[in-house]
Amino acid sequence: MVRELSGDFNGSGMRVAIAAARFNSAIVERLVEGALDGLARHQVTADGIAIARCPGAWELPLLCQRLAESGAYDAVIALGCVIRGDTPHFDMVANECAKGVAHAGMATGLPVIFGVLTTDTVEQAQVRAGIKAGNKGFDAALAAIEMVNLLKSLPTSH
Ligand code: INI
Repeated sequence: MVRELSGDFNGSGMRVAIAAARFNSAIVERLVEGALDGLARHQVTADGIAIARCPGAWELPLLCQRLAESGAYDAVIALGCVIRGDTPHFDMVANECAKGVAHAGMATGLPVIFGVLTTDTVEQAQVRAGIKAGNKGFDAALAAIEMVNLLKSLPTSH
């Protein structure tokens, strides 16, 4: 019989850190609200959640890595917003942020979720931050819970 390895969406008892950038805060705070909503709707209690804020998306990787290696959390969610119209160095900020957040997860073995919007316009960012429907922060919260439970379900060598 094939064994299915999967993670459910029950977050009870989980400890989750949110790393949020302050740049484009009107958008990012909507992502934070979405993430908190997603966590609460899946049994993660307020005392299991911490939020740390950094200046911008560039700083998210280091913050995520420090939170992940603290041992205090089961997962880390990176939230930020990089808008192409705002900056000639969009590609640098967006790429380094994505690479660094991924690295934080690989280096620590903890789920580090990428909830960073990279869009061409403010309007596109607003849409993805829940102004119409769908909030990437909410999706990131579900990804965090699923990954924690999925990793728990995997066989280990020790
Ligand atoms: N940071 C963002 O999070 N989003 C952006 O769109 C952005 N732009 O446009 O420049 C941005 N820049 C700041 C950067 O993340 C750092 O905080 C800053 O360079 C200091 O290291």
